[in-house]
Amino acid sequence: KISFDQYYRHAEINAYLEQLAKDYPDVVTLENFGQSYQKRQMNLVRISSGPRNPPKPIIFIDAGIHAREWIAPAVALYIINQLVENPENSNLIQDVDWIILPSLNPDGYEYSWDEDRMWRKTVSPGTICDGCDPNRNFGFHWMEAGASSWECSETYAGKQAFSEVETRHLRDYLNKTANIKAYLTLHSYGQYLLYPWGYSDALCDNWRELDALGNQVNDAIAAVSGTTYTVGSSTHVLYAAAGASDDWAMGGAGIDIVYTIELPGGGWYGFDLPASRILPVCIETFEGFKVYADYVAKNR
Ligand code: 0X9
Ligand code: ZN
Repeated sequence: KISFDQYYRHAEINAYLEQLAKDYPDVVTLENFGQSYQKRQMNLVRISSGPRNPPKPIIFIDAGIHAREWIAPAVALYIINQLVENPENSNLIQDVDWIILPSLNPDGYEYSWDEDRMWRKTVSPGTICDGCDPNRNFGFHWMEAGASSWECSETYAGKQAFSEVETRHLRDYLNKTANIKAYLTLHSYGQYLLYPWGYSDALCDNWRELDALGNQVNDAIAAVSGTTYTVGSSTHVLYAAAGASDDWAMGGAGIDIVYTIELPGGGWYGFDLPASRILPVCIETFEGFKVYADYVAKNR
């Protein structure tokens, strides 16, 4: 049985997903998302109480695009755990399906365990410096703001858009999967609920809807133990940065409920939240996911 008092290696995350698919074959489907640059297996789970006609709206969640942001895969695993293994949440899978990819940059993640706790990027080899910021690598207004063409930069956008195999996998998956109504990508840190756009200070067409929903999510999280999030467009409340997965999910894949969720920080660097904080953060954040589920079920 999984516990949330520690962080898990990529192989352990994979093992948990495989076990769940075996133990709950009616609810959990394990899917091959592809392989990382270093040939690590990337899996996602589809969680569904069963098909319906018309098909249910899907919420897609990913985490771990930035290697050092360890709380993000932990929260993704917790959501999976709660949707599948806690019968009290069975209502959450009645009217929406969930697709959850807990580890979008497994090479970088493992590198942050073994070599450099502050590693952010992928690990694909460069000439002087390795890796590219996968959250600057998506092909929507690529390199237009907040991204670097210098390969040693922490925000290096890559030689070209979608130079990284991991971002190509996400592009292809979102393009081929019908009915994804919400795209939520987990990062840390800073307690932000960010909606598009991030490539400029323009706002997306439905920003009022996303602002209102973000505030509802914030209220639900805050009710648990007082943690509050800042809600706004990426550019307005954080900074402009083009080529991120959120902008591509909306502008490229046409999904209109899109947020980057910057989870709470802690520890020495901000990214190294002590293991004792994992469970409290998971519990409070999960209340926000209930709000997303409810909204998508009723409005899409
Ligand atoms: O800079 C990022 O990629 C994200 N912040 S982080 O500290 N986790 O690196 C924010 C991305 C927000 N979205 C866009 N700028 N499009
Ligand atoms: Zn991040």
